[in-house]
Amino acid sequence: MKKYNKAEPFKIKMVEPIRQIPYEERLAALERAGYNLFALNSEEVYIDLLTDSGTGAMSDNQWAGIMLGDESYAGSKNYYHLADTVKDIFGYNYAIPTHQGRGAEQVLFPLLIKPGQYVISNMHFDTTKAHVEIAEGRAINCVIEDAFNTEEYHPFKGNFDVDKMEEFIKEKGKGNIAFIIITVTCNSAGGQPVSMENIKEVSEIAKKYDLRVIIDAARYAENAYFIKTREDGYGDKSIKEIVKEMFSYADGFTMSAKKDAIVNIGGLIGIKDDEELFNKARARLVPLEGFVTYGGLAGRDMEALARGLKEGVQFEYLEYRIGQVEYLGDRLREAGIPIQYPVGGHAVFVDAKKLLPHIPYYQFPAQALGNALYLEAGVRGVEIGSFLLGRDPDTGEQIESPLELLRLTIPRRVYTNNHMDVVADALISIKEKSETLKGLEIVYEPKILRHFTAKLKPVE
Ligand code: P61
Repeated sequence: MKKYNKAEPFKIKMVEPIRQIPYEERLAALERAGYNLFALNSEEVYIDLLTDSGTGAMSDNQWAGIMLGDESYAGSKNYYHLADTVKDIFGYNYAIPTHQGRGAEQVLFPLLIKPGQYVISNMHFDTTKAHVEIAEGRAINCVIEDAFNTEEYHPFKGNFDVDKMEEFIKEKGKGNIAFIIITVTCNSAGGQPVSMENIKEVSEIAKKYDLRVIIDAARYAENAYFIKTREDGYGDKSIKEIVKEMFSYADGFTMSAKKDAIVNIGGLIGIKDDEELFNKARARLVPLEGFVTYGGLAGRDMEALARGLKEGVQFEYLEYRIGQVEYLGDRLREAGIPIQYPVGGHAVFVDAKKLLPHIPYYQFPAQALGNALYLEAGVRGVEIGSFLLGRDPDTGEQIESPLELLRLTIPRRVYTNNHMDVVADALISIKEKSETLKGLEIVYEPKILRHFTAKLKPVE
């Protein structure tokens, strides 16, 4: 029996109708959107794989929690439930709620970064890098080379190249390093996991140089699932035991709770035992996010978050969740469509550079593929490549991204495998006419974060 032949570990109590608008309307919508999928109205999208962030379906237990929101300004009981849950799952003494992941970064990072210092990560996520730079730090990535070899199997493509990292620390001097941040799973490399062995090695090197380790914990439960299913010695451990061990090697975390904690809004800072840092972070929290027992959230949101954290570490849920991503990945691979392999935890990343070798990086092959997929079936993915990367700030030249990927990001508990079949069939049909796809050129772009609002047109 194939492992994905197990059905969803839930039944559906409420539905939200969706509709595939006709081809002519999709064509008109795409033209109006300037060939930029961010500018589509969501009602023009049939299956939305733009992100897994805040798009998950909450359980009846979470919705019941919403009705138990204690909206007291100070001392909400939902805050204490949340803090107890953080202690139980991660083993950390201190929890600080924020409105989402970037809220956590904005509160914590300036406390840890002196101007000019480096922050080392396997790969910084874009908001993480932005907050390092706002605090006048410099973001350095040390992921293993295997991460860029999309078709070659490696069980933990999110791992740090620890030798490269240690060399860098020695070269710059430990005083010039602010902290190390481990992104689990490594979103920018394709939702790829980091092994327990690697987390431990990173933490040992950090200890040797007296550096803090922070975890960017958005997809901590999916990472733990990969450790359980791929790493020797962890098959018999529970997801909760694995999570606790992962976090024992770090000093704190920032988390976008919109992913593995399955809420529509929410974030967290967790601090293991450094009371002084906790107090400093709480002092920044008040002017930036909100009072210490609610941060950026309503009481009801904290309750849904506490409950979501517990649901996110259930093995049966994770097996279904990652099984669905694997199902889509397997269907594409069987049809000869190149993807980041093995698939990561939250998305299938299609290698557009390999699928559309006739479109050069400066005509954005993954964006062209994303547009073709929208026209084919009303499916929205997101480009992770040169279009996202932008221009060199000094020369204004387009930077060439090492990877040109179309991310098909799967929301949690939202779509069935029938939806995945629509996506797979559409991509297979595009592959058959791939030589006819055209690249894109930019007709309008703002200076920063251009990918959200730029307008493009097909190259003649
Ligand atoms: C995503 F187009 N991720 O993958 P916040 N760390 C990590 C993330 O994946 C992450 C955050 C921190 C998103 C949402 C997103 O330009 C974009 O709760 C590993 O979104 O503030 C978010 O957490 C930040 C999509 C973010 C974007 C920025 O789709």
